[in-house]
Amino acid sequence: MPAERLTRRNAEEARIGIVHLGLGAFFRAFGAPWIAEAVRAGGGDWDILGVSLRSPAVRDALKPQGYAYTAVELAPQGERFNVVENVRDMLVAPEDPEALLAAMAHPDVRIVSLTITEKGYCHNPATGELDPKHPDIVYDCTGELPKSAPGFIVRALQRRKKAGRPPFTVMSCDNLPNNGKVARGVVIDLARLIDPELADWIEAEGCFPSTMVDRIVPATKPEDIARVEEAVGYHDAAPVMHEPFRQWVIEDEFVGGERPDFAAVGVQMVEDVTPFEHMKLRMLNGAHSSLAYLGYLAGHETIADTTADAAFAGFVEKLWGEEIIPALTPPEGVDLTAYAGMLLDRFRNPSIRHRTWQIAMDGSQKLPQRILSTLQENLDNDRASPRLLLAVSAWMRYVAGTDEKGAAIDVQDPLAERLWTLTDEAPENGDVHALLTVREVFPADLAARLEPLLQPVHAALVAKGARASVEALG
Ligand code: CS2
Repeated sequence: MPAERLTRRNAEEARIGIVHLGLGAFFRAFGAPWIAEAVRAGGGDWDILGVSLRSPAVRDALKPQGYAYTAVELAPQGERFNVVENVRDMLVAPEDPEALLAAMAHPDVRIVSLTITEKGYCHNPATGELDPKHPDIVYDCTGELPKSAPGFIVRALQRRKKAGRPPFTVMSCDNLPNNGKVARGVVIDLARLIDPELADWIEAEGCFPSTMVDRIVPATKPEDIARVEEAVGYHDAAPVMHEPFRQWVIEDEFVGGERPDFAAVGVQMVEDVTPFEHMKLRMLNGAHSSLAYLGYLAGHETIADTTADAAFAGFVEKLWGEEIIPALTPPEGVDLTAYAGMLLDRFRNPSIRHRTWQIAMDGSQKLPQRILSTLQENLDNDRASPRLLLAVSAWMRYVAGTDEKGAAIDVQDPLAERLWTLTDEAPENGDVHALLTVREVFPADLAARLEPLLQPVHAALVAKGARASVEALG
């Protein structure tokens, strides 16, 4: 008998209060279900309009099932299935930019939230500022129908100002340091290029809370779809997979105080998210990226496989204890050593098949906040960072595009071609000097300090291979 189809069951629907740009697996497994809980606890019209900025794939999969989907919690002791029903509709921005602008300008919408990944901000990752030469930004300065996320936000705010409506709050949920400040910066800078009065209005009236978001959400695989269907008895074309853990810390700064009752359901509402953000980006994401490059080169497919290898487990524990924790100021009441222990347990969860290749994506956008910021602080304080240096070197080896067995690596990165061209002279070695000239990743002064330290580390990595290099530091 064919499985029943998943359809929306929710009879009482709220109005759309949130437009979410970049509705991918992460927000569907994290923000949407948590917002649904907040509405169950505290009420309010906070249904979600999801937006894809590029591909129609998620919309096409979800539309026939009324945008309802299954979120699968993967605990080591078993799976739990939760149907999420607060995504009411979806738009694919390039298909109908006018409809999206109209939706964002609607008076019911009070929050525009973002998971557009690091590169979606069209900024320079090393400085956090808008890149005015980015092709989408150049395009968005000329016409009224934009392409980029900052472009949609600015043009929608322009319509709201004209209609005498308050701005919406822009809530970034991306893994960037000061994500609210980065969002604010790119939006105001772009608005200034388009209409300086609009920029002043956004500066005075807008709210851009920074947030820290945390839940491991591996990409859904075809076998997951089949397994979910077997377990629940209906076909869901786009379930999402996630670990049990979640943490959301938000600066409580919303236009008119308008937001779901986050605090009622365990979201931490704070004045300053910085210590949480540093802890998470440097400890979780910094370790993730380090394990992704080194683990991939050593032939490990997932983070769970990588940390099941004792050499890597020892390596990552020392990476936290000796190199990352000494450079952090913990959030009040948080024990960073205990946090590291919890991270290792999360990484080891065998039910999570989080591919090293997936985490290795977009390294040029991730390295500065995940690894280089800690390296910089250690250099300033004369603390050695052999493991962080090895991680940078592994990234260099990885973006050169050939693995340790001579097979091609499918490098996904907005700078992939340039990085590859830079290392083209010596495809197996990468080229420390050439890659250190990429200013979006390495500011000039940091590059100069890193070069003499990285050269020998890189030569040893190429000579010995990733696993032996990790073992020597484990
Ligand atoms: C990962 C993150 O893909 C990546 O780069 O490091 O998606 C990570 O799983 C999340 O930030 C966990 O909260």
